[in-house]
Amino acid sequence: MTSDEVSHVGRAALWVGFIGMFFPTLYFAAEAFRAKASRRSYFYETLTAAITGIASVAYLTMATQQGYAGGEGEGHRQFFYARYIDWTLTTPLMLIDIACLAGASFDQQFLLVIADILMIVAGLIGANMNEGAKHEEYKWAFFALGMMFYMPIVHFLIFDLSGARGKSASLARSVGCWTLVLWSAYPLVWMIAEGTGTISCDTEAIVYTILDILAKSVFGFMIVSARDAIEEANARSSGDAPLMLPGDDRDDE
Ligand code: RET
Repeated sequence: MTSDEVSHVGRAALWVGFIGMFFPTLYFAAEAFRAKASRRSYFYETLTAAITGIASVAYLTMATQQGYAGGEGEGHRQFFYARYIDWTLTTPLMLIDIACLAGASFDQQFLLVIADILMIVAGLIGANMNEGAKHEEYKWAFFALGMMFYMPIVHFLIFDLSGARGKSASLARSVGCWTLVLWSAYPLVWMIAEGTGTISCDTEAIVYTILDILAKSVFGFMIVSARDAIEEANARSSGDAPLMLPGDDRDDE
């Protein structure tokens, strides 16, 4: 592995990433305010804005040359851990977005969030193990562990979503399919970037930027623009208020 780091090319990609996260965030936030003003639930709009909002902070951090370890002066490949802080916070939110649309139970959401956090943290620790690090040979054990924790998520996206019915569930299915394809590219990029250093830091920055914009911003537009599906999911969640006791009278309107 070389002691490579991003050049002006990689930095430009990181700025593109910031723009590709920040402007959609403004749009999703405006949609949340619109829903609030018309006294509708603004849960999905807020959640979606939070996902790209967190990524905007991470991209601005990386574009301004912070949130990394290594690089030419350090003698090992530059590694942006800021990315992993972003992913640890945002990928569970993305799964919650899909799971709520599909009407998944709290237990199922909890399991997905736990598996997801473990997956990202395992990838983070593995990525940080460089030549010369103690027990460097365990790098791929962390990757394998990350892959193992990815499996419940794959299972959910393929099998659990396929049974769901209704407009919001069909949105969950299409967004879930998009997510499955894109998310599966991340471990492949990890192998040739943080894993083996086969691609340069510039190429890594470009590829992750493209994947992140597709997985977060396009994902967000798919959800926020599907008004009917969001209305159906909102009506369903206000219909099963968890604190209502059986036999209680309720007036939803
Ligand atoms: C790692 C390495 C360990 C094994 C697996 C990984 C998966 C990462 C994923 C990341 C998704 C990130 C997204 C970011 C959006 O901006 C940690 C690379 C399975 C799925 C969607």
